[in-house]
Amino acid sequence: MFSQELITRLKKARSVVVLTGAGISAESGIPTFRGQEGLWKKYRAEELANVEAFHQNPHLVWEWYEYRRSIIQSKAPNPAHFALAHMEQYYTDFVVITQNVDGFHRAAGNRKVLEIHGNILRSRCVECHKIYNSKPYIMKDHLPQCECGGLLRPDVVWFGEALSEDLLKQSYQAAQSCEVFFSIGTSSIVQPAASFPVVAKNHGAYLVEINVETTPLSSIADEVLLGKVGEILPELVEKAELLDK
Ligand code: BJW
Ligand code: ZN
Repeated sequence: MFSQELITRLKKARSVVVLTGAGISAESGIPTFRGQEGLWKKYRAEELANVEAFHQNPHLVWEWYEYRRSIIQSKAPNPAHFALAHMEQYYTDFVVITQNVDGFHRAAGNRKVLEIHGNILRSRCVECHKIYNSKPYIMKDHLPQCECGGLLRPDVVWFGEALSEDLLKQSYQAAQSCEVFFSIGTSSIVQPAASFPVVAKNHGAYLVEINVETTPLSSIADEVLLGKVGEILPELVEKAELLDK
């Protein structure tokens, strides 16, 4: 299943970057955004994950986030997340850039994690920007409120919103300097994340995609590993002996 080229490059590399999307948490039981199971009630992610939807109907958007929080809090990282935690120990330089907001990479043990779309368990005041890591906030009209009286929102990045400049800079730097870049469980359509693998490839990285189906990235990948990441990654870690150096 894995080419000798990939095994050799992984054994020799010092610097590896991994970009993950919803597919890596699918085997933990977290629904992905797109495709059949991506619908919540009758809504698509694009209709709810934007600031206009929040201002028009904060109750609906909060209901969606509370529903997703409850799923995430009842689930755990899967073998794919743990395989990445092992890989981090093997390499001098190992960065996980994740579009996921579930916190599972840190929970699995990865330390260098760039959560570019935020974290669903945090909330943020729309007025004073105070961050709430847990729940001791006041509810008013069934909506969470900051101590300043402002409305709280999930601390995530919605469509049309800018990503953290610092995280973007770190992501591009990592993509530009790595030797192997993995794009895992993402549909590769949401920008700017979808551009990281392209940047890595243009800077000479060996580009590997892991997904259950092909994506717009597949045609430029050096290697496309089709299948469930929870099965493929642990097998790759074992085959390439990435457990101890
Ligand atoms: C498995 C598997 C298994 C399943 N094993 N695989 C340039 C061109 C066109 C548009 C734009 C552009 N630049 C910016 C935009 C606009 C927009 C955008 O990209 N739109 C596109 C949809 C066209 N981007 C933005 O607005 C971004 N902001 C920005 O660029 O700011 C600058 C700016 C501002 C204003 C004007 C102009 C520029 C922000 C994007 C924020 C995305 N936010 C969300 C919600 C986060 C919070 C939350 O979770 O609620 O992020 S949307 C949603 O999509 C979420 C995800 O992180 C993201 C990506 O989804 P992902 O991970 O790919 O999931 P799926 O479900 O799509 O795919 C799962 C994959 O897994 C599939 O491929 C399966 O096959 C696979 N899979 N099981 C392996 N077991
Ligand atoms: Zn406030």
